[in-house]
Amino acid sequence: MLVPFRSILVPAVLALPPGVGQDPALEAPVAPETPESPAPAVQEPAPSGYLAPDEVLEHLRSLREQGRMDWIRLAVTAEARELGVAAFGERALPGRPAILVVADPAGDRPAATAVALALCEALAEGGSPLLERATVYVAPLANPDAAARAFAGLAPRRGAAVDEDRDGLLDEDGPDDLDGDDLLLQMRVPDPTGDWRAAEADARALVRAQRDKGEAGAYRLLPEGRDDDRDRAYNEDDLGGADWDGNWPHRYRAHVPASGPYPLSEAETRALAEFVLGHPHLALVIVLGAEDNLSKPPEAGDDRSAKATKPLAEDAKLLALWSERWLKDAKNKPRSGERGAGGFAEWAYFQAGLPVVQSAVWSPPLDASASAGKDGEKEGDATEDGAGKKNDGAGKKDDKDVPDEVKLLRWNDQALGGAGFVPWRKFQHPDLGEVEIGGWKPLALHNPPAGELPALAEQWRARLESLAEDLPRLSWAKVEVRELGDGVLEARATLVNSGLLASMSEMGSVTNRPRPLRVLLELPEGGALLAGERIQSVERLGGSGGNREYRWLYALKPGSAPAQLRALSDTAGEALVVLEVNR
Ligand SMILES: [Ca+2]
Ligand SMILES: [Ca+2]
Ligand SMILES: [Ca+2]
Ligand SMILES: [Ca+2]
Repeated sequence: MLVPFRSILVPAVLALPPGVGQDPALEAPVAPETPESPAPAVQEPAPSGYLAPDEVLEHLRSLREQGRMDWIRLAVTAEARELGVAAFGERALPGRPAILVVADPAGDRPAATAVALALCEALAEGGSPLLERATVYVAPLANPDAAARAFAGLAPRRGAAVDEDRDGLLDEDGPDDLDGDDLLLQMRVPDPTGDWRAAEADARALVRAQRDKGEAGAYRLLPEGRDDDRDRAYNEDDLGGADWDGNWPHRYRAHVPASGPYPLSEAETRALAEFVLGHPHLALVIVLGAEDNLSKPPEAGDDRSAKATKPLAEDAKLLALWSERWLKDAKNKPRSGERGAGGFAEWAYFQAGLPVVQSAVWSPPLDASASAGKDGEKEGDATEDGAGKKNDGAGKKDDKDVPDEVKLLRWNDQALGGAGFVPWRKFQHPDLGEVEIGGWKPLALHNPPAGELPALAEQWRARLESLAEDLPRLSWAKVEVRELGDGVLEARATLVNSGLLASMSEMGSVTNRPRPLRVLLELPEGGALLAGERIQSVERLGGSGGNREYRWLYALKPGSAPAQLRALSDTAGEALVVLEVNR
């Protein structure tokens, strides 16, 4: 279970081996009794109105105890939380497609978890038309330990310690809550060689100094804390181990501590990989997390190698189509976080061959008006910076010249009443001298005010339900059976996929992961096949009416039952037709 972070952090500092911290040149002065600014009030790190991860797990437990959903336990984490998948709808029917929703792989998107939990509740209500067609699996808390850490204000990490800076010490230097406000924020350190300067429009906002345009830097930006092991790096080796979303085999970064010792080395990732590979009827994966391929659907590529990053043409088309359908009228589209290598979504697409939709769920709007931004400045700790830039107020410039960071602060002031950003406050740092501590609360920029969650959840519920129409669906058309005399028959039939999704992704036909679909001509006893194949496999049947025609010649004994045609697919269902002679 989660330990309050002071009690986690202190032992890491005390556990330094002898010899560390003995460099007299670097020996730190004792922290002064009274910092320059009065001690700030203690604050909740997480946005208000959200369920903590352990409350989410409790909620899921009660849903399954009420018999309203099934729960497939995949793994138990290092901190003894359950990683599991909620299951809805009939699971034993052959050829019944399934959809998997994976929420918050990184651990810092409680909004994704809230949406997924709401999906579980809606599906548990019963009466979902989607469940007539498909099985739905939801992993609402894909990375429970990291989520719990993030909710408590720590970095979203999990698992056994790794030596991130390869100095032979484990987790020896994480951030420290220097000013005692229960938040681990940032320090801006006055430094003319630093990369950052305060924005003209809002002195709270730090923007990168563009030296090629004659701008000088004024600050270094560091996580709040001390250089606990005196290696001249600040907070370089925080608690916790491999990244959940960097431990997957596609584009796995070997020899990077945060990737883990080998692909799928972690209990959580391995268990989910086994789940995906063990459920061949998965037709679609939806990842609600940091990355997004709907707001700006990716360009198609043709790389089929182990380094591929772009979807193949047919699969890219599908993303563009959903993007158009789902986000056409959206005022504020979620913005994608940086695309990391070794992530789950890439593995699921490039190696397991499944169509993968990724959504960042929500991003703060960048269109807040400038007037309220001005009010924010008064509260902000507008300090004189090294560049000597005068703060001439927001709203004087065109919005396109205003840095995003300033727009985000306006949104913070207007929508959150300032609650997402802690104004910079002077602090006498024991090693660095005068610095300022402040900045964004860790979860503020990726998770909306809790009041917006129900609407987001409803959006996703409607999208999920709409997929009932999109899932692949097989049927036989143009079935013609002619008697050629002497008991010989000729049958022609066309197999059609009327769903939007193909029977497998285009990448699936490269990876050979999903099973091809099978077409079987079933003859009654005594029947003989004269031409055509009794069993045929079809690698991939395209969506939106993708079809293939078949022809057989066969002979039946007088008086025997008619032959029948069967098509079977893991994801597109079963289609059966009796080959009655056309009259
Ligand atoms: Ca280390
Ligand atoms: Ca603090
Ligand atoms: Ca250090
Ligand atoms: Ca170190």
